[in-house]
Amino acid sequence: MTSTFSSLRINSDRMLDSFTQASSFGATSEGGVNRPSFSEAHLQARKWFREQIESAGFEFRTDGAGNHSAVIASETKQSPTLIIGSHLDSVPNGGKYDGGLGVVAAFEVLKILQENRIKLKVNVEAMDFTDEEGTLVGLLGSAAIAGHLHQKDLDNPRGGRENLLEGMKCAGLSDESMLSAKRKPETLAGYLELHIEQGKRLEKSKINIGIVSAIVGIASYRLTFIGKANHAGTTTMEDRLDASLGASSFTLKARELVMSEYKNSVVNVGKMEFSPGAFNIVPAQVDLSLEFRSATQDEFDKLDEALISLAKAEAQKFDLELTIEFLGKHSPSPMSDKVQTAFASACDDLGLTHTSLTSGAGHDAQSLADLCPVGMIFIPSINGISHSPKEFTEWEDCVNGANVLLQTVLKLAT
Ligand code: HGY
Ligand code: MN
Ligand code: MN
Repeated sequence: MTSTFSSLRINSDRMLDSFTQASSFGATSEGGVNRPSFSEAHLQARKWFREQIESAGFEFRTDGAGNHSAVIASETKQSPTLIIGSHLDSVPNGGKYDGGLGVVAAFEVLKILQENRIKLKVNVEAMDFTDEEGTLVGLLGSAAIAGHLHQKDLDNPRGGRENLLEGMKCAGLSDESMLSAKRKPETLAGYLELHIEQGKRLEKSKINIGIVSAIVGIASYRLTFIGKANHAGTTTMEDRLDASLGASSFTLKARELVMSEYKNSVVNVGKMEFSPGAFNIVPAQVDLSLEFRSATQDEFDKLDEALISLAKAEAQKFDLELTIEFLGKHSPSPMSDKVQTAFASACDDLGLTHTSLTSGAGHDAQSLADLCPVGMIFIPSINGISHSPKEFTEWEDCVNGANVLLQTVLKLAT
């Protein structure tokens, strides 16, 4: 069934202009962006988005979590809202497509709805979610909207409480405002997100669009292996309580464990901090940032247990103490069948090939998955690179993705 709007397409030049402007905030010399949550560059990008929204004549909305959005209201009062969007914050020294593209594409879709005076049966909101990347908390803005954010998540966030307080202060936010951003499920009609794949499957298979079936669960811990500082020259190897041995042995064994027994999971030690941290001192303490991800709840739970037991075993082996700090968890989430079907139908209408993919990356969609029908589409990442200034996607693929988003919104909102 082709809708009366099936010939509508986004304005590629206008979206490219918008994307180029957005990518200028925190632009790095290697072609990426450095826009961690509430950094100066991120605050500038947020300010730019608000100005774009207001100058385009949309209603500007923000909430206690600092989410920023443009809204087109349906003529039917009390309608629920279909949210489309992504995030303007980036990882440190990341790529310009991760999140940024999804925000400008969502905004472009709203402009098409506006200039064609489309009658909407639901409100449509183009959103920039706060701190998706977890520089501070992770999926912060979407978790706040979903009501999944609690004071304990703000008390001990993976980016550190001090950094969170500083960031909230810069953005005029607080614990109380964060926890006030919850929306009632009945006010939400759904959530759609366009995102780069951040992997190689679409590029290798030469398929235009990935329709996401499920998003992995993500858990974060800080593990602290504690030994004893001592002289690196005069202390015999046998006498050392060397914290680096527990941390390094854990890291290697965690990789072996996942590769041998948890095929649908990944594990990452993204940071190790040695203290006191000098050439000639046996390390007294190593703080290790652990993150792991699994596609299914069952494997997620089992891996959680296995990694914590492994950490304890490795600490014991080297006579070290171990402290374990839980820093947050987002469950694996299946995407809505209804939304996946709507995406597939839009791809077919546009003559774009598509395939079903799971997402190894976390996304705001997983925060909202138990509140309303959610779905995501991916477009190819060149060499699968992401979270790097080398992240790149052909503009034609960006336009394809934005047109699928537009046509899917038209199917679900009219
Ligand atoms: O880390 C992730 O999976 C996502 O890019 N925030
Ligand atoms: Mn992202
Ligand atoms: Mn990311």
